[in-house]
Amino acid sequence: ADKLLALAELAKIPAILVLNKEDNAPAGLIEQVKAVYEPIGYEVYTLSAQNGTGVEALRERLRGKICAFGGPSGVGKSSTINAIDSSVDLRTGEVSEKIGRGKHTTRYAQLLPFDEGYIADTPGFGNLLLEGLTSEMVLVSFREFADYEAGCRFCPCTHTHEPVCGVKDAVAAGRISASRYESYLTMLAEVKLLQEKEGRK
Ligand SMILES: Nc1nc2c(ncn2[C@@H]2O[C@H](COP(=O)(O)OP(=O)(O)OP(=O)(O)O)[C@@H](O)[C@H]2O)c(=O)[nH]1
Ligand SMILES: [Mg+2]
Ligand SMILES: [Zn+2]
Repeated sequence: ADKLLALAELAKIPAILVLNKEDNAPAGLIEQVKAVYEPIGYEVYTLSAQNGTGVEALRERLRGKICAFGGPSGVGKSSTINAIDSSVDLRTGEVSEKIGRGKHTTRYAQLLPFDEGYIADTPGFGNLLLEGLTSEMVLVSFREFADYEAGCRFCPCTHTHEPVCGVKDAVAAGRISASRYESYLTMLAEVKLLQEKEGRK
């Protein structure tokens, strides 16, 4: 989710977080996710495409917009679109017991007319490729970091090995979520690896 949010941030595409399968959510998980994302300005919608809870609110939010659903295979993107729009009947697939993931039921992106707008269903990804991204781009795609950069001794600061760093301090103090910072480090490492590979070519 953080990767998708980061890519949306870079492309200046407004993104919202949609948590499906709330019928099946472990106690406290939804509140935990909201506590990470709402304070940094991401709207969080929860629903169950299966039971119909929360569907109306998401339908209202997407009315008249052009939007795309993204996320791993099996999270229920197609099921959610089916629930939002009674005029479509997209194919949905089981989550494999053996591998614990979806079976890549949706095979291609499809733009569907929806209430004076459009909704795109997309195939679930395994791992998003970060080709063409630089460390600087990863840095600016975590919107909450900017507030703490005044506390960094170096400019630019990668918020990794530098000795005095406002972002690392904020993570330590719990003002920046540890999971978001982890995602940042993961993306940074992936971009570095890609750049090294490209350099060798
Ligand atoms: N418990 C529960 N299961 C759901 C819900 N929504 C969808 N599912 C199930 O999750 C599985 C995957 O749903 P899909 O809609 O095919 O998922 P997807 O994200 O479109 O997957 P891909 O097309 O492979 O990317 C199906 O077995 C659905 O029945 C829900 O709200 N609750
Ligand atoms: Mg699908
Ligand atoms: Zn820093």
